[in-house]
Amino acid sequence: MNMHMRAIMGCIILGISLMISACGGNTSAPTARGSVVFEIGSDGDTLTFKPNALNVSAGQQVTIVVKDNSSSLQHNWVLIRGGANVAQKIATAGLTAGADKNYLLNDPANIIANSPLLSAGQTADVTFTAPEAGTYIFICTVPVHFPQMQGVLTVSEH
Ligand SMILES: [Cu+2]
Repeated sequence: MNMHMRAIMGCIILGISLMISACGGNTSAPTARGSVVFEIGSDGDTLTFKPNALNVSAGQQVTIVVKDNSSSLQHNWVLIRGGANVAQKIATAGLTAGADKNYLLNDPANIIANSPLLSAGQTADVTFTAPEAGTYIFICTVPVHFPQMQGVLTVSEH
């Protein structure tokens, strides 16, 4: 191997080690995003979520502890991919689905996460990975609760 070849080999080895260290940096990124827990509930007997605005980072593992704080109403919590038109569509489909199906039709393209149907005093955990940056509407699909009962999850770049 002449001097010229050794110089080329040296460059290749240096290049590979730089690539390996760059990959190592990337694998630690998901851990840095971490996880977050929020509590959200109906505001007493009103058709309101409290809080009705949440902020997370893209890729974060999010757990929403959903509580029905009413004295007699049923509620659910449904996070939607899409705008007001999609929310309206899912709420309307929920009327058809009925209480046995949590007032939801299966629609994984438009429903990111949802709680089960809760009765007064019940609580449920909903865990999901925060989607790409943007704003996402969450609603309750129990009849007549939408459009009043809704809020916004804002996802920022991590
Ligand atoms: Cu409700």
